[in-house]
Amino acid sequence: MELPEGFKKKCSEAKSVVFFTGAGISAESGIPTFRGEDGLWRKFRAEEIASLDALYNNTKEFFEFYRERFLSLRDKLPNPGHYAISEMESVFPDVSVITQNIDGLHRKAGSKQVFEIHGSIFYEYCQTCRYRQRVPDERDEEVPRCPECGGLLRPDVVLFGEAMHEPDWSKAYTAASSADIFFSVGTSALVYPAASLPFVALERGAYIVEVNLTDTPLSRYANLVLHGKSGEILPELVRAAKEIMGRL
Ligand code: BV8
Ligand code: ZN
Repeated sequence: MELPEGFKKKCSEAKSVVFFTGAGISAESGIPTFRGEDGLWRKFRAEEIASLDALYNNTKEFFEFYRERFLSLRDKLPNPGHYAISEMESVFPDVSVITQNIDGLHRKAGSKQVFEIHGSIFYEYCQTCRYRQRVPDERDEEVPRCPECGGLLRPDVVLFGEAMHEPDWSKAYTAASSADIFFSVGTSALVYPAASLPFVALERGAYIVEVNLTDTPLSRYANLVLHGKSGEILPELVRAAKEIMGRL
């Protein structure tokens, strides 16, 4: 893969590198994205179903939607894109992953510093008393209730209209603010405040690399735009980065 001199120079000097990821990086693990042809948002308008309003006023469908995603996500495996990001930890001194995905695949691929700013589907907490537990594999009740107070046990994900997941969001913001290279991978960069992170990095002089099948609202601000599948591009980038850092 031919890479610009500017990128090679940035790599040779880089201390902290951030990978900001969206549903696109998990597409090659067989997980539907939100906006793709088979997109989740085709069946449901995510903003409607992934919302507090649906939790309270469309409760049965809300829990059906999340149970279905939990059962399908728990068996999915990382793809070469996730593994490449994990391998980058052996190339650069400080690598952080900021993910909008709730599928846990970055940790499964071995990444150590992962900020799940929209939460995780593998945990749930009580809407009333904040009791929290792992989601059980077997469950018969359709609308799960808190064992402590009987409140609604809802997925530990950030719904539309909810504040971001802490402390992950604050740590992600700090990482974006001090990134030398900021990779935006497999995200349509449309959902806020997550989508503001590339601009936080840009304002502080980070070199922005976008990996996506298509252009997004971020593309015109990126220093380098690589069109293609993240599962194919990221392993190439690892090889190139190792060569640049004389690790090959
Ligand atoms: C908040 C968890 C306030 C749940 C998610 C009007 C204007 C601007 C903003 C708003 C507005 N109206 C409302 C808002 C705010 C709203 C928002 O941004 N709405 C958008 C739709 C306009 N945001 C919120 O509500 C946020 N909260 O603002 O709260 C507040 C503050 C303080 C106190 C109280 C309240 C919360 C937003 C979080 C919602 N939760 N997920 C769940 O997953 O079930 S969002 C969810 O959708 C994802 O997490 C992700 O963030 C987003 C989907 O985006 P992507 O991940 O990018 O996926 P997508 O399918 O869109 O794109 C895939 C990309 O990959 C594509 O570009 C494709 O080309 C590419 N691709 C595909 N295959 C590959 C590939 N690339 C490479 N390789 C491949 N193989
Ligand atoms: Zn409770």
